[in-house]
Amino acid sequence: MLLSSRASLVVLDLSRVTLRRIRLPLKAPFEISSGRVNDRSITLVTVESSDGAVGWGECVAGETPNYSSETVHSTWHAMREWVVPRVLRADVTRARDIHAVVQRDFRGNLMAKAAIEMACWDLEARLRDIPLARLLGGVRPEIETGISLGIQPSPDALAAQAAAAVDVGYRRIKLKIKPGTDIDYVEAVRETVGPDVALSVDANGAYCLDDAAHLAQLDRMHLLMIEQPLAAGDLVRHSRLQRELDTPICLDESITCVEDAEDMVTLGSGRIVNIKAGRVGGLASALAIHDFCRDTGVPVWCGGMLESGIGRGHNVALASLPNFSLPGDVSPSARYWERDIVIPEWEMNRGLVTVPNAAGIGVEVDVDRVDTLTTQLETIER
Ligand code: OSB
Ligand code: MG
Repeated sequence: MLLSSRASLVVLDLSRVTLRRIRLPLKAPFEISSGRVNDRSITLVTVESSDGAVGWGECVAGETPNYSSETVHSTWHAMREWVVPRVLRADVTRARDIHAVVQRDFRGNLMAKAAIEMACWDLEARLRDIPLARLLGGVRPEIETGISLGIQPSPDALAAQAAAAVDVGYRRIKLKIKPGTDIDYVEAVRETVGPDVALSVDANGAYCLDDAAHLAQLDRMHLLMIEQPLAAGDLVRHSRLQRELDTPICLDESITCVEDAEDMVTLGSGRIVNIKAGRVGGLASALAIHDFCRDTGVPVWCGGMLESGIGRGHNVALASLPNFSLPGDVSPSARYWERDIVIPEWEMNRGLVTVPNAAGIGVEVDVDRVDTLTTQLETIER
């Protein structure tokens, strides 16, 4: 059949969904203000259409509820009990329509919803035989890559890691901070890398408004942004804090839907948005936030959740959209894993990751390796 006529006939026509839990050890532990991970426990999702085509997704929830309230356990439950049955029952023909289906009378559980929704986007792109980036409206052939460095035992240790990251070409260095592990750490890094390297910090909500004067010391370090200094729900307090700081605030955890981004702009709670499709319920929601921010002049960038090569593929495709104008947390596979679960692995050259031209997320899943790593498996039929 001609590709063009096939594309016009594409319907998702889902027949089954499979959840697989895998364990994937990180090369090095990763510590943020609220906790540390050594190994990732990841739920992978496949959605199958009646003709046997498969789309892959990855749930970004962690093992503990320290970044968000969702966990690898709560999302498995939400997917098998609610998200998957609902999506299998709905006569949805396009991935962009899944979001409305899973949002109706169904609160929260955005990471569980996103994992299924994103697998449907990969499936649709594969059915149409086009890259996911093109299906999403991406325009960039390659994306600029930043690195997120976890909390280290000393300022010198952090500065050494930052210097090494600059040497391999990363376009922006992000430092995780928390009270007690902040000003002197950032200062050491700035002194080591010099004034021209793009630096940012991410507190994952570890501060309160009373810390405003303390955080204002960061202004002299000339940071690109300070990410999520206060708690996720603190949009009003973030706007008060932003008025005390020269450094732009970037919101991550606070933004779960396009309305949150609208509120951020209305209140002046921040000037930059970190978009993670997993955090906002999927790619349709990520696109809505992207478009709103583009229309409002708010730069966005693509965040990361220590994804395997599957979630990374979705991130790379998303980051190819026009308003992703700042480097994303989209490091290559070798930053995280001895060996990734996709072929080819994600690579970075001079701080750039190439957006694949192959269909879907553009890399193949190493299914044998996934099978070897699988600790829990469940298939839900239509
Ligand atoms: O806040 O961006 C964050 C990792 C886990 C939880 C939260 C965050 C992060 C990162 C990692 O910063 C970025 C990456 O995937 O490399
Ligand atoms: Mg963050």
